[in-house]
Amino acid sequence: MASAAFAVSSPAASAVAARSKARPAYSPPPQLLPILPPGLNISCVTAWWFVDARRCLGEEGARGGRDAAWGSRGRLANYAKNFGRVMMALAVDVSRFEGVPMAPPDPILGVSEAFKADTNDLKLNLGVGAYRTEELQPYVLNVVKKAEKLMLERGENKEYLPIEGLAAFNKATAELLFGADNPVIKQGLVATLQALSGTGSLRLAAAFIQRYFPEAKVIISSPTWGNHKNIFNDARVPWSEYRYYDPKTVGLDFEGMIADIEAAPEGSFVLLHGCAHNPTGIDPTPEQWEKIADVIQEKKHMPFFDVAYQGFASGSLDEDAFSVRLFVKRGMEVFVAQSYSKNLGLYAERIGAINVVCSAPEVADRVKSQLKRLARPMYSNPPIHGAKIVANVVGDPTMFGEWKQEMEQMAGRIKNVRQKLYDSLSAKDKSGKDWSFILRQIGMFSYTGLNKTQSDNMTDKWHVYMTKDGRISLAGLSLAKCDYLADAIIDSFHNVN
Ligand code: PGU
Repeated sequence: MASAAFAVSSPAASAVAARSKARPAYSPPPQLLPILPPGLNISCVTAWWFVDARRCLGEEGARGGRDAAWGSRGRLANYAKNFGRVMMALAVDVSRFEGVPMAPPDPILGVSEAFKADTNDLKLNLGVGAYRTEELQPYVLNVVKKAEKLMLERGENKEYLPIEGLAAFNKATAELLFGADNPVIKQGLVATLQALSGTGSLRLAAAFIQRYFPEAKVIISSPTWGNHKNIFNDARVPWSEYRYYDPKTVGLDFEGMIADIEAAPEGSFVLLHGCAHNPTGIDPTPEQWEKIADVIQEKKHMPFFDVAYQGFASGSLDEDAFSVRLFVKRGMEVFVAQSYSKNLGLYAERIGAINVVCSAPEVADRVKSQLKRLARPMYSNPPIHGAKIVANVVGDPTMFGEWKQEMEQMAGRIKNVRQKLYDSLSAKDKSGKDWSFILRQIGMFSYTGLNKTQSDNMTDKWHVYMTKDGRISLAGLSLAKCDYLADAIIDSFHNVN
């Protein structure tokens, strides 16, 4: 490793190379190489450098006389400069980061990286929850293009936004979530901050919990979106799981869920998926939501909704906000993280919001002031582009209508592939296995029940990329690929344990 310092292509290295034409070649004495291992032996390199520098100068001196060797101060200065540069290269090369281990690939986003590296034509990326067209291409909504064109024509500027984000966006996003006529909006009970999409909104709320509820813990569904645990871990907020998925019924373990929420310490934060639960695609019924709200209210817990799929589950923005609005209607204080990655296809714009419904306007003001205080040293203020798109689309009745239509189309395409996949599986699988759970699941995903080894088989043998918990993103599937996918699932399910 240390020898790499002599191979660096830096000004120092080329200067040394140029001079080496006139003088003996610069390379570390071979007897030193074995004692310059990755552990770094700077003092040895230092010693060698001085000895070698003196040797070369001395040789030159012998050739050209005392003046040539020592009379040239510039030469000595050059040595010093090169020495400094090489030492810097050494320091970079060898290891202030020796204690930093390689992180494992991300269980979701890492799947896309593996997919890109696969050269097989049959490959299919069902890992990340990102909508694709029937041709399996990324999709930019027409209404987004229209809004962007308008923004370009208006020549809007790139000044900083306030810490809380774009006012027009914050208004639009709260109205979309709670309904424009909701009394909590009219009475100023909602603290809304534009944040860095769903993830950033959750992270900001987690920081708020850590600072103002240091005794509280968060309870999250088992299973849940893979990043939830990372978010609370990094924010130093303790969490535990409540039962949610029942593999026997491939449905909701409602009794388990209620019992675990009941058993959590009073005042816990209960993380709930507003709609289209990720990864299971199983949501409580409206009656079950009522019961969940009862228990949360009784135990003085704080409901904390993650709404990443509003409009994407049913195709209707209002229907998908049912659960959140039910809690708000009961007069409860509620946290809601929102994302526009999926429903407006703004994945890379990082646009979303954290909303906190409070019991009085004065409380909302205080909460908002503290959220801003947390955001300021984290990222200062949020990006403008996505916020303007959302504000323009939601704020313009024509574009708003067009968005709803496109969202219905996207949700509709996913429903079609869901049906086709079920049909293919039922027709091809002669074992009598009931695949109808796929039709009961909603949203972007299907939770197939395939275990890790079976999921590995899907990828290794069939080039179907998916998360190791058996989740497939139907948003990345086309009707044309359903038969192929059914073959892969049947093989993995029946032939791999
Ligand atoms: N909450 C849930 C439940 C999600 O599924 C996702 C995205 C987010 C929040 C955060 O999305 P933002 O893009 O930050 O708004 N889950 C996708 C996307 C990939 C990922 O893991 O970030 C997924 O495939 O599960």
